[in-house]
Amino acid sequence: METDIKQLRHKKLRTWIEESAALCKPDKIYVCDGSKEEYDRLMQLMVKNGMAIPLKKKANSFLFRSDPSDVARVEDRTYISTTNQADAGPTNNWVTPEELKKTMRGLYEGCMKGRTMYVIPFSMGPIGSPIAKIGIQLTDSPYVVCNMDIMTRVGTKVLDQLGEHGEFIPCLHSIGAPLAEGQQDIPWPCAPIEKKYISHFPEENLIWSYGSGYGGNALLGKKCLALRIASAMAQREGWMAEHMLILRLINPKGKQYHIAAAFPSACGKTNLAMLQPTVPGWKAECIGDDISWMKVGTDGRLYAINPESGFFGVAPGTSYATNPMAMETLKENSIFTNCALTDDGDVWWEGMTPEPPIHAIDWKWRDWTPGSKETVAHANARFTAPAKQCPVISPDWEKPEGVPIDVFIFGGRRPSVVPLVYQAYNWDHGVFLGATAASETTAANIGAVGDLRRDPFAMKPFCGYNMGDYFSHWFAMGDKLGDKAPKLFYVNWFRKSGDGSWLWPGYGENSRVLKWICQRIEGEVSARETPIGYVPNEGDLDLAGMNIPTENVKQLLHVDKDAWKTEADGIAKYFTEFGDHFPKRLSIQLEEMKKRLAG
Ligand code: GTP
Ligand code: SPV
Ligand code: MN
Repeated sequence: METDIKQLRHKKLRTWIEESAALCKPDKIYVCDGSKEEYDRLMQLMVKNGMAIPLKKKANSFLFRSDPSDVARVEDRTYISTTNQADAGPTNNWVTPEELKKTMRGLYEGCMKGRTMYVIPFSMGPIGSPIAKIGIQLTDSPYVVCNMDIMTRVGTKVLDQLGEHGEFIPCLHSIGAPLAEGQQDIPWPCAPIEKKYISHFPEENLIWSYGSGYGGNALLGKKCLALRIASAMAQREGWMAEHMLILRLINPKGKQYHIAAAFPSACGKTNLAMLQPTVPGWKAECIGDDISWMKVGTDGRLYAINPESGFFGVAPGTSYATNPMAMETLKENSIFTNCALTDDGDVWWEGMTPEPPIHAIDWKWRDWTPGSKETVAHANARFTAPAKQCPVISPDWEKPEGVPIDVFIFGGRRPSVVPLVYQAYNWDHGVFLGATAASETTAANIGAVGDLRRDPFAMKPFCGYNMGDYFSHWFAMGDKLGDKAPKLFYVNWFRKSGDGSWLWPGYGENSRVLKWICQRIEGEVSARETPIGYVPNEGDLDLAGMNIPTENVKQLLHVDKDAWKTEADGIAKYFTEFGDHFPKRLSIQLEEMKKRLAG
């Protein structure tokens, strides 16, 4: 039975839908119930109109190809709109709410003509969890509806939880491509780049997105709600919303460690989250691969939930050799975007198998053969797959109260300077490591790839308020947690040798680093004190059975004082950006590192 919006019990919700519809002027409004029947019906509609290609080799799975301009997040077009610019801070694009709303209302005017407005009630986090939040997304994209269905908990049960007066985060989305009467639709309608706006109004917990149908621009539960809006709420309310995977590691004695790790986009979260340890006796379970919401529990420890229910993972590089658990997860009931189509009706991407197919259709719908100049899949091609299909998903991944975090890890892509792993001396030093994290840019954002930039806590694109205040929030959380605070570490899987090859094999072998981390917590393994933190001695890492040249290990654990002095200068310069929102405790950490480097 279709829900008439007049039947919606929540008056504020009804009014907002009516007002949005009056502005966007869709032909029809449809309230999603989150059923399988609904998902199948929308998919069939998209197959019929040429948007989706059913895959012969994967049950209930479909390939989509985007417009070539709409392939990733658009940080340049992403706004944190607050009354005062200081509240958005130096790392965010800013326009006043008044001005931005005026511009966007102009764009929204009639933008859904010829289309259906879908109403998606969704929960970030298990429905009813004390940490969960409800959002309602309005969208004119059935592709978004199906993706949201996998990535979040959607449907009538969310409306029931909301009741008549419950709190929800309104998320208005349009691809920005109205259809005139009789106009033929195209496979991936969207607006040109200069008309795309991904806007956040944290003062009223509101999201307005226009012009893009892709990933974080359009699946508004993810980066927009669960990170930008949630981080601002978390700061106000004393909890944390972080760009972190959540992993449970179990040692041979059966002791569990919960690890949350923040790496920038396309820097290894999904892979680490589904790790298959190569160290004998150690096991891992996945809890989340991208976002972690954390609150202090009654026992004073920090508890984390994964607010999502699916994975929107980077396809290229994903293979049975690198991430077998992801490959098992995406075997069926999955959506593929900007991957290649093989002649036997499967998807393919660079790195999926050692040998490419002899022929394929590339992500731009063209014939492709090996040796061609361009890649067959886009570098930011993605799979959308249900978390429950992951063979190593933790039995506790939907626990409403979350899991207690023991370890925070920061990291990124650093071809030089930064060692494989090191431990912070204490909480304040760990916050310094997070705040000074830097990484090479990736195809997850539209823009240059491979440029080194500061990406504090992997939150540069996702912090919904002043980054200086965000640093202070980390200190405040540490003060609140006291001796129950997680221990902090930094890793770098991406160190390169002179010839450009990886010094460290990565993937499952990263378990050797995680083992050292857990043993550090227990005081079971040694390390040397260096100017940047505790670094393992060569003998401290379990490298048994691994055939890595000693020279590589030396380089991976080397701390080059001169290089770090240059790094310290870069950090000092970076810190000046934050003006009077900058916490003094970070400056103290920089001074202490400089002293250690001079000694
Ligand atoms: P987002 O979904 O954008 O947040 O990315 P992510 O942080 O989850 O990154 P993901 O795990 O998808 O990895 C991105 C790319 O890095 C893929 O091509 C991986 O194959 C590659 N990668 C992941 N882990 C490692 C590693 O340990 N070593 C190396 N060399 N590459 C890795
Ligand atoms: C990221 O870029 O960090 C992602 C992909 O996880 S997207 O959902 O497009 O933001
Ligand atoms: Mn991400």
